[in-house]
Amino acid sequence: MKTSIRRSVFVTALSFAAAFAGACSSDDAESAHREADSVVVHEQWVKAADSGMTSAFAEFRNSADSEVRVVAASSPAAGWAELHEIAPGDTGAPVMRPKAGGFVIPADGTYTLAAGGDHLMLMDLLAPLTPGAETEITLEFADRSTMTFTAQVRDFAGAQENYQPGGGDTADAPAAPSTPAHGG
Ligand SMILES: [Cu+2]
Repeated sequence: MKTSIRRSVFVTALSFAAAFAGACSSDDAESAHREADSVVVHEQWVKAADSGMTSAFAEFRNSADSEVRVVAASSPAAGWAELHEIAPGDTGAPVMRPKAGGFVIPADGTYTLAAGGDHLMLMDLLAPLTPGAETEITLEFADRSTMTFTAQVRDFAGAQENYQPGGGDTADAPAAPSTPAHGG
């Protein structure tokens, strides 16, 4: 008697487990694991600017067990946005330019955008970005999934790198001054 009761409880537990497993794997896990869903944004902010272009910084944390890749960005505050890196220019002085391949966030790792390094470039600002204001930025991932976060505008004197458009992959890059870096 006791044995059979236990067995039926056990079987019931098993069927619950099976039901849960089925529910999880049917739609979400198999067909629609979006890169954007595994990424959380921290420490995001935008450098204040009246017009032209400005930089946005953040730390991206990827909880997935595979890398994800940010391939594009946009913001309602800007005409368009680019993913930039800082690299030695023709004269050897650092310039910023579109980062080939985008930002790859390693599996279970972080990717940091910071002044003097990789950043999001908001181009052709549509209105002044004043300190204390906020703006939204949307990231697009390699699988075309997107995520949007809100960044606060801050005063910041750094990140004045010279812009060297195009690595050949942005045909419509703006006409930027071709003067070499001034070093300050
Ligand atoms: Cu830039």
